[in-house]
Amino acid sequence: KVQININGFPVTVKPGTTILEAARKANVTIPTLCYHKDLCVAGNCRVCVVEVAGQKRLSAACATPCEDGMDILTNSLKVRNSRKHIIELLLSEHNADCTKCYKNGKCELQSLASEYKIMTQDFIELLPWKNYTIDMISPSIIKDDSKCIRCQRCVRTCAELQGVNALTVAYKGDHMKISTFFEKPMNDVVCTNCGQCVNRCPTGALVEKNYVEEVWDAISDPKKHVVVQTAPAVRVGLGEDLGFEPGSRVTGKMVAALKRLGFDSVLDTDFTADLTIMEEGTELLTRLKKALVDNDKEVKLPMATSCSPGWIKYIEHMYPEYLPNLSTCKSPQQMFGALAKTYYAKARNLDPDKIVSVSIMPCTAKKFEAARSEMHDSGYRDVDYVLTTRELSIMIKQAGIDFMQLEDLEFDRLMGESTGASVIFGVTGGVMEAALRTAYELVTGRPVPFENLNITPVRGMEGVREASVKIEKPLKEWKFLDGVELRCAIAHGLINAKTVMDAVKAGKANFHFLEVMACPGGCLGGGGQPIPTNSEIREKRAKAIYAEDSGKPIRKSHENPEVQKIYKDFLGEPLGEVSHHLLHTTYTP
Ligand code: HC0
Repeated sequence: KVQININGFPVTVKPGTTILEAARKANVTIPTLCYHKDLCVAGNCRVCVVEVAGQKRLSAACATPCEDGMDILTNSLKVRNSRKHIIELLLSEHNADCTKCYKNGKCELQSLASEYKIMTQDFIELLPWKNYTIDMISPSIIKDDSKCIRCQRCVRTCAELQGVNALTVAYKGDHMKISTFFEKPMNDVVCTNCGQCVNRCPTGALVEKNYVEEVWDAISDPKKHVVVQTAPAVRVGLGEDLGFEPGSRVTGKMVAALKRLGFDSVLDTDFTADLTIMEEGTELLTRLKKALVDNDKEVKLPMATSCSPGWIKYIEHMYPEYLPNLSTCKSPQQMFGALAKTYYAKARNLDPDKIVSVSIMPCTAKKFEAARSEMHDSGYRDVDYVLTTRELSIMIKQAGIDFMQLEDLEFDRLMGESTGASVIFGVTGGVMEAALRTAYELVTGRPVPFENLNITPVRGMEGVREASVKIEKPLKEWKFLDGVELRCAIAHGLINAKTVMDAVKAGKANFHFLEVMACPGGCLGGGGQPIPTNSEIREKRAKAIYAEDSGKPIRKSHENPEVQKIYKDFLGEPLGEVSHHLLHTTYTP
């Protein structure tokens, strides 16, 4: 135990605790900028300085471990003046045109400037940002160096959580900047568009490319029929931007808000998540049959999930030889888009040309995915606009909707029905769990042998997880699977995907099925989710997702009545000709 005093009050902490952590434990706020719970300590912004008795220099609270007997002042005159100067220095080289900034009202530097009442300018404004360009080429992310305070949260995010290193530090001293390989646009480097950097940038230097105005235009055009789909993870994140505590489920209010915004039909990505399970489960069983019965050496195992667009971009850049291992299923977002302008248009007697398909996603990479050339199988661009959870909250606020007071409403029908299995797509391990619930039952005629359908071995927040399910007494058609241990692996966060893929590459992994989600925690921790997102908040959102699953009357994808209907009325069968055309694709390096 370590005993310290913070502002004269005794605090006891474990050895190794930093001053910042100790202060938080004692409910004392110390401002931070470069610090982020998910990342290693950098200690480069100095905003968190505190005074330690007996030491001449101030210490960065985030980078200083507590020592027994330390007397710490977090609010002395010296500390306050230093912090003020640090904020002034940051502002002197920051494009502080706040009213025209996308992060206006959500910027951590702006909040600090407001808190410390920076009214004068003691330092010469450097204006280095006058020469900077704004990179707007990516469909997902805008990088504006004039707003950058060089805290390097983005660099650490890209390296530590994602192992991608698309963003690095270039040059030194005054010229130091956050850049890419040869200073190319984000769109032309290995960036996966995951947006984890956007989620952690304290200012407006990295933001999502927003399409709010385009969606308002579509809604207000009487000639357009605007369909919206909402991803599984949005319903456990959206509330945080609208007054709810992390971990609140706001599904019904979200539907009500979307209807008030004026969307013509409010539907659910979860419906196509269920559909994905039908297609992907069948594909896995087909591959297993080819490998185990036909002894087909060409068949690629492990089969990897293909619904996370950041993961797809990562494998395209880093492991292109494994692209054939990806399931050929499009993501639920893109399946939905292709069906909105075909199946839905036909059923509703609508001209697909007049349909505007919008999706609400926890993810910035989904914007890139929707813009891919592969995603036009309906004869149109399948998904027209992708908004993040944050952009939806902006629209709700702009519309003056009192979100907290909204009554819960249900999704519209035809592509609005979903099961518990589809909701858990939003948490790491969820696609695997949903697939196992269905595949096991299709093969054996019995539910998966786990209490309450909860396949706990695939759950959790460990970066890489392995599990296996033994298939016993299968139905006649699947006799070849009798006694087979279906081996599964799960990774979330691309740094963990790298661990798994390196093992696969080295021949050290013999999985049948691999689930990878690009973002830590899965989509609930997506780059488009409310800020802040960190380990604690991800845990709360995960709990909410599992609660949503438990509360659903149907919890297996193959039992979704709308899924059964679409096969009967339109698709025929999983992996059939129509499915093949609309719901599947392949990626080439
Ligand atoms: Fe996801 Fe998805 S689960 S990728 O994380 O599969 O973004 O939430 O919408 O498409 O369903 C994101 C979330 C989705 C898709 C689904 C999948």
